[in-house]
Amino acid sequence: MDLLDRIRARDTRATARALTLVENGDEPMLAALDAAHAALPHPERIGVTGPPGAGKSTLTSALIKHLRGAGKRVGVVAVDPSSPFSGGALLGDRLRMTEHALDPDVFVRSMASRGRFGGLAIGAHDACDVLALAGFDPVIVETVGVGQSEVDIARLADTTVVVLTPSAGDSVQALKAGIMEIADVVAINKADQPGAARLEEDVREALELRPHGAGPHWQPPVVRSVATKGEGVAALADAIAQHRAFLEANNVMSQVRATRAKARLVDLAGEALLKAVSASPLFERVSGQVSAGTLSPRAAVSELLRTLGV
Ligand SMILES: Nc1nc2c(ncn2[C@@H]2O[C@H](COP(=O)(O)OP(=O)(O)O)[C@@H](O)[C@H]2O)c(=O)[nH]1
Ligand SMILES: [Mg+2]
Repeated sequence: MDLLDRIRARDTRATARALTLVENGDEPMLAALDAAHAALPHPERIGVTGPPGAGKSTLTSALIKHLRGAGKRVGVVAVDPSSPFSGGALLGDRLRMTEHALDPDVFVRSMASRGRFGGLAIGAHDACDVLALAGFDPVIVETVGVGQSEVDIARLADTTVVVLTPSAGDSVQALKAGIMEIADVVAINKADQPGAARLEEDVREALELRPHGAGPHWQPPVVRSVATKGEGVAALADAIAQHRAFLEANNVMSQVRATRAKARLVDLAGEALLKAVSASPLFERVSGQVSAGTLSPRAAVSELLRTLGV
């Protein structure tokens, strides 16, 4: 039986193996996934993002527990683009979710975004597909909301949960980072700490200022939680389900998927082009000239593209 069949048969070791292959950009594995593309299941995808230490992993673990109670099989991909080398946060993600380690209906995979040209989105997307094939639904993607990654996660997920905490500076920081723009649901975690009410007020205000686009309007719910005690988790699950219902009722789901597929095409095209360009023998020469200052970077790119026939 080939690897994909074993994954479909919910063989945990096969799933783990496939995720490793995907993470390493293994060509035969990716080709097998591509061949299965049209028949891939589309589980609900939930993104969980926010600053480091906000309690994303703890909240995810509590959410898993809640969803397991509802009979769901839950897959998790935890990506940490902020510390590709230390592995510290990845270990933290796993530690937070150990209570589910022996449950065959929960699969948690931590990955760093190192090693692939396109960063977070490309590898995480493939990992989601593997978990989809293994019958996990929903698939939760946890990422640290730093820089580009929050935009990436908004593309990966049907519903994006932004996790904030009352600790100093979070509110201002979140607004600045544009995290509010991608939130479908906001969780104010660590609501057991002072300042939760104030933060909730700030967040609601910021959400009201969001520009309304054309089409049906979704007003993101704000939920207070204490992840360590499981408080507010049912309300969070409810808010996520409401957003899901909104997407389905307004026919937005197919649009979300189409936008995602297009964004993925752009990501992969960028990755392939970058690979091709940097593998070209001309690359070495022009990069020498660029370093020496005798050729402008833009002129170098034009020359490379001409050589590649693009
Ligand atoms: N007081 C309090 N601590 C929390 C809460 N949720 C998480 N924590 C703690 O915050 C720390 C960071 O949690 P973690 O889930 O690893 O955060 P992440 O980096 O966002 O994934 C851990 O020590 C958690 O026990 C909460 O609701 N209240
Ligand atoms: Mg974490």
